[in-house]
Amino acid sequence: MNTKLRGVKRAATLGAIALACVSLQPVAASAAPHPGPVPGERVVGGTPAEQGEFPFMVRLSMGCGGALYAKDVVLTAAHCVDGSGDNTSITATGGVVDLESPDAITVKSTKVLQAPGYNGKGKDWALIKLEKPIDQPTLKIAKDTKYNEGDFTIAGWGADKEGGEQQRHLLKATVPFISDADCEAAYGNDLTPGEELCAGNLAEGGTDTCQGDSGGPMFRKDEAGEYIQVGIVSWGNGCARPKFPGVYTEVSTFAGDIEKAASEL
Ligand code: 4AZ
Repeated sequence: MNTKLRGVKRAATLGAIALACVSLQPVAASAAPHPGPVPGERVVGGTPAEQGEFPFMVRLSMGCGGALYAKDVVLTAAHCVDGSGDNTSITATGGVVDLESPDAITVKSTKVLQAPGYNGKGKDWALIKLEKPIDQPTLKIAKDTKYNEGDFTIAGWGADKEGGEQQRHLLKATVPFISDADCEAAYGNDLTPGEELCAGNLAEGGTDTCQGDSGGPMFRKDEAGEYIQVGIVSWGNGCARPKFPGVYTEVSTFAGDIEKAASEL
C-alpha cells in the first residue's frame, strides 16, 4: 500500500520521540538486486549530514520534517497537519543536526495554513507560522520547472529503513529525478502529474525518504550554486523499493500559492 497516511499516523503516535529518516543508497551494495542494511552502517547506504550543512532543515513535533521558507515560516506537507487556523500545538526544532543537542532551537507554532483544496491527493503542502524566528538561513523555493531534473538531495530524521526507527541525527542522500511516465508506471492514477514529481533509483531502489521524512524538502543547487527546494516529501509505496520511487509535492507548481499564503500568514 502507499504509506502516506499510514506513515503520518505512525509518526504522530511516536510523538516527541519521533525523529526523521532517510534510506540512503548503499554504495557497496548497489549491484545487489535488493540492497538491504549494510552491517556496521547505521543508515542504509546513507550518511549523516554535517552540522550546518542544511541549516534550513526543521523537525516538527508531530513527526514530520520541514524547511524554513522564512525565519518564522516552515514549509511542510499538508498531510502533516490537521487543517488551517490558529495552532499552538506544534514545536519546530531547528539549528541542529542532533535533535538532542543543547544548541537546538525550539519554537512553537502560532498558525497553520493547509493547502486550499487539499483532500489527500496532490496539493500536499502547508505552512506553519512560528511564534518567533529561528535565526537560520532559509531555503528558497523553485518558481518554475527548470530545476525539476537531475540529482536531488533529500534529508530528514525519519526512519532509516522501511519500518525502522526515527533518527536522532539528520541523514542525507542523493536521488535522481524520475519522469512522470516512469512514475505513473509505478503508481498509475494515484500519481497527480503536474502536482507531484518523483525521485529515486528506479531499478535498484535502496535510496529514499521514509516514514517521518514527510514534509521535509527535496532540493538541489541552482545556477548561482544556492540550494533551491523542488519537492516536499509526500508519499510512496514503502521505502527504497525497486520500481517504487518516492513521490514529492512539485514545489514549482505551488510556488505562487505558497508565496501568497506566506505573506498573509
Ligand atoms: C511517510 O510515511 C513516507 N518512500 C514518506 C516518504 C515515503 C514513504 C512514506 C517515500 O512519511
